[in-house]
Amino acid sequence: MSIKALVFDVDGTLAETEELHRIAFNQAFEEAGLPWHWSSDLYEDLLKVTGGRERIHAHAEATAFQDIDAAGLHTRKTEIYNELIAAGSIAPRRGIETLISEGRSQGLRLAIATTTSRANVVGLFQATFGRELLSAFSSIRTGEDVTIKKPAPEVYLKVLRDLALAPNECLAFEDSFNGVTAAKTAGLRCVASPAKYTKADRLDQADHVVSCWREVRLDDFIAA
Ligand code: XBP
Ligand code: MG
Repeated sequence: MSIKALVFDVDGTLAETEELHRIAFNQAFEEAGLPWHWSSDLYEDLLKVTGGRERIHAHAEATAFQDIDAAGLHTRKTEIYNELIAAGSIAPRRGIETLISEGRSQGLRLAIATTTSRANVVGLFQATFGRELLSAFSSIRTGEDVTIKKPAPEVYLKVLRDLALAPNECLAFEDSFNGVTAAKTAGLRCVASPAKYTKADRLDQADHVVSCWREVRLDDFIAA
């Protein structure tokens, strides 16, 4: 079956954003007077829990911290993240813009299936791809649209419903074990490429694994 749509994850797939998320979490903790600092090694481990609010909860539980205002901390973290991203230090991952434009010129539809919030997606596009590119996406589903985040398939199932396409007509792009699991559980085909924070993740459930998005040949999936 030939593919009709490309569905993109955001963090780690469109851009290496996780380091900025980590910095924003730490700044929010510091402002709140919490004695927490997430090192890169710890953050790599904490990424097993998808969703920033859920990650704060998980860390509070693991460190026996009670009465943590995870929602308040996460709201502030999102504000800080958007300030950082607007400063322009993030670039798209190599090859991803070409994939998006090739997909468009081949008449494929575009969608986003992410765990992060809509505000962060808009912020990233504004600072990197250009906000106007967002209107080329027929479906944008985020962590705010689901009751269970990745690795659950819900966000992908919502995208499939929006697009009114069958799972095997869609090709997902993911960078993490949780993301690939979500896409494959929803029945999509999936190409994976590890990001800096997911380089140790198992991605072997994906149909194809590449080290760089420039290695992807869309024609192989369009003809298949
Ligand atoms: C990304 C996430 C997100 C980000 C932070 O997963 O798990 O939680 O780390 O964003 P994926 P929020 O790339 O699989 O979507 O703080 O907004 O959750
Ligand atoms: Mg990701």
